[in-house]
Amino acid sequence: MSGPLRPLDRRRDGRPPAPVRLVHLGLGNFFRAHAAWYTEHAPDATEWGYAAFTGRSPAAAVALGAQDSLYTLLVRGPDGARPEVVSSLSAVHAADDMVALRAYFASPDLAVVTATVTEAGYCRSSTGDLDTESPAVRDDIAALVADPVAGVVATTPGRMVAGLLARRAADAGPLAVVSNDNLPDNGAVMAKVVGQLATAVDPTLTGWIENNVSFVTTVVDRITPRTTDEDRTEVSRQLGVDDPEVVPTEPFTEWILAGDFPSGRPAWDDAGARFVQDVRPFEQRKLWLLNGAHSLMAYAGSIRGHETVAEAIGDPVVSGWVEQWWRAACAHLELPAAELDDYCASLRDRFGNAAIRHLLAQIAADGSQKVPIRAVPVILAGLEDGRVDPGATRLVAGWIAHLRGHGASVSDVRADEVTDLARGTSDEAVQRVLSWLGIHDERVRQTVLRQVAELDKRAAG
Ligand code: CS2
Repeated sequence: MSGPLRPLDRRRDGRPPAPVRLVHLGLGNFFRAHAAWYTEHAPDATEWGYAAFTGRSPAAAVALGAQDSLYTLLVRGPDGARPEVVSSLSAVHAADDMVALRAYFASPDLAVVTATVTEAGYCRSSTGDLDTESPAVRDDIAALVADPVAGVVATTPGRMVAGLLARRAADAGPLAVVSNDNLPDNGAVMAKVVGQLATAVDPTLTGWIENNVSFVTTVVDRITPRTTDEDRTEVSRQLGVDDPEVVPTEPFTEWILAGDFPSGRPAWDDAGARFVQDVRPFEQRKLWLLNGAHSLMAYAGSIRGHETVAEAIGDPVVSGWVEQWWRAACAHLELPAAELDDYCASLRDRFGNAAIRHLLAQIAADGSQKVPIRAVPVILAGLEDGRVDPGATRLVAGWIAHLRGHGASVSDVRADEVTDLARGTSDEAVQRVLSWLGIHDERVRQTVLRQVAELDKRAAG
């Protein structure tokens, strides 16, 4: 398409923004490729608008605000790139717009709050409880104790509690809170940190939450990398618009949910979401097979010099490690073997999709939050069967080598703590990291030590 580019300013079918009945925390690329996309494709989309709040940086709210909260999703598959303008956001706000947040929560129109705030956003300590040692959590508690109506908070549990205080004060009725992060039992995790922060602020809120808030558990899946200039150029070329907020994603998408929606929800099921009694089998399958393989490639693959997932999986050595990882993990998954084979076959294609540039460095980030849930359960399940599977332990070895300066550089909410664990001789590093992960087994130690030495050699050579 030639001629001057126009701004993105046309909603689907020219319709006005839908009334806000959904709030989202964490206006990143993943949300825009996933929950916002399901809402766009629900048959009752005209009745369900999203108000979305950014994470720490307000940049996305500023940029999307300038284009009527519209953006283009660029679905990149092996057959080419397909742009689609998404209109399900009715409003966007910076994270610190507490006035708007409280006003939405105080409205009986609000029925569902979704959140994609990363594993670290739940502010948990190593015991899984709310990290009350964290200065950000302490500040939030103090701010809400001092002023429950207007106190300014920054963490996700703090923002949820501020909103729920406003909802209770307005007697605005029950609502569902949906965690869309890659954590086992993410609904229970959200319930715990919100409940603990609520108790610290106002113990009478805890009972109200129990009676009025339904914490929904989910499995979410859509590989959504960061936006590149090529993505923006592609959208300009195909649609003739200038959209700095393009979101690239893959064709595959999955959303599995368990829990109640006491004030209703969009017909997400008609857009492909699945509602089940128990997400557990799907959760382990996804966290171990997809996310576990991702982390393995992020550490061990970047040590072999690769930058993206597609490059890493194209390297027979790395794909061999991934296959070994899958064999180790599948042995402990309670799903039919044929289903697991199909799942791994689809992952081979998805990882090999070179049309999206999914950076290993992006996946490598926050290993302190990811390795314990992606790798450790598989290693421990092997030990219960009396086995040490090198296919499973290599992920931990890769992480240790990464913390020791090999491959992708370290970016972690607990960077100081975990890089400290990995200092000294590799023997010391392996000992400390395994003990931090709760793995105390001599055979695992020996295996990981050997694998760290192999990876160190590859990094050097
Ligand atoms: C990735 C995930 O960055 C990561 O840790 O493993 O973001 C992954 O791409 C998504 O879970 C896919 O659904």
